[in-house]
Amino acid sequence: MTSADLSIDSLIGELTTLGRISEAEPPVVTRVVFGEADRRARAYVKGLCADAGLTVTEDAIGNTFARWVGTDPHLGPIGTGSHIDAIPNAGLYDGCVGVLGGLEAIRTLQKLGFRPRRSIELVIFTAEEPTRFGIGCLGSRMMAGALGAEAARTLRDNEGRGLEELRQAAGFTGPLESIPLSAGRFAGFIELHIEQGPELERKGIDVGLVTHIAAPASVRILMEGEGGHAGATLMPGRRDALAAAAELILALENGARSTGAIDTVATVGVCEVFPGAVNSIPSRVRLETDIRDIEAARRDGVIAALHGACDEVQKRRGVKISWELVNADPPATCDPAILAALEASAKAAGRSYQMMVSRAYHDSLFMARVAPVAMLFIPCRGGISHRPDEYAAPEWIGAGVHVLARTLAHLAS
Ligand code: HGY
Ligand code: MN
Ligand code: MN
Repeated sequence: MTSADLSIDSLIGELTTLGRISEAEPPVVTRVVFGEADRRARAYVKGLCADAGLTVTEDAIGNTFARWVGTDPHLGPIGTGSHIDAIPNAGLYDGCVGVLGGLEAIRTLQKLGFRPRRSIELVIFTAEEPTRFGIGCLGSRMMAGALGAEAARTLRDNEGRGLEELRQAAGFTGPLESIPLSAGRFAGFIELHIEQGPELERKGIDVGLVTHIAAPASVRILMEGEGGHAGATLMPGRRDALAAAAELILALENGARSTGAIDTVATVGVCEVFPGAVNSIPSRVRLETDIRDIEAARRDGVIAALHGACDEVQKRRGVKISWELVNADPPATCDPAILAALEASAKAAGRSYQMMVSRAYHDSLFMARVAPVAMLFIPCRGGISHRPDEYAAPEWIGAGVHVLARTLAHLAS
């Protein structure tokens, strides 16, 4: 197989078409799980899978499986895939390169007359992004049994709509208890993804072989102070919820910067202020924080320091502070045999490569709990992601699909 066997132009066309299925005006991609754009995007991708002759099934939360049945269908398949949901104000490539690139790898193998012994299965995970329910990797988390049906039923979005209502309205009505994968369901899983960092492009390396996936955590903090007239309420005695939040935002930033490790990162991506009027003292503020590190213990130290800061600010400012640890997941270590297969494919394909860690989390973080897993990164321009100017050049995507196709063929033989 050479890169000439790949149909990268048509793949770019599919990525562009998928990118236009958005809640926002192109080139901005916003596609929140169970929304109208998500449903249209699912239908589009399932149509492409059906056109490739794959057998398409969905589980009770919309994780989608498109199987190329192998000559020995009783063997555990080799999986590949990623997600197609997108956070607000995102780009074309996050997740979608892994789904449509995985499909292109399958179509290329089909075109070359390859017959897999193990089935090869493309997976489109539901809700990799935390946008709707505040927790990332919802679909793969449930597949791995890391989130049970009861806990999932308690999930609500910002409008108070529950998971049950939304998934059933989107046509997913099966029992949530049926989602966890049985042992050996996949003999291996590889996720192709943009790096979402600058390293590969800066070094001019074709692909990254991911050895570890960072450990993500998310904490929801609610501050309740006392509202009032911005002009008539004097400063002494104020219980301003946003001023309290500001102290915690800086405490979190300081906590991440002072671990001494470059791998510790922390972000407050959501800050909701009530009532949100310029001349009214904020009485209620909700913060959503994202805290990561490739070492879980170091990350947990930052979370503990933030918790301590909450206690101190609550006492000193008289603002009630409620704390909810949404998730604190362990990091994942990728499988040496899958990595070795990727390395051999990169060499055979004449592609430069390096081993690296993933600072972003991915569905592979949870697939690694139920199957041997590795990730395959391609460069993205300037390391930019989660922005409309996210970009991966066709030759970068081609290199990733080329190495992926070779590896799938090797593992499925
Ligand atoms: O946030 C992440 O790491 C992923 O892109 N959802
Ligand atoms: Mn993302
Ligand atoms: Mn992603």
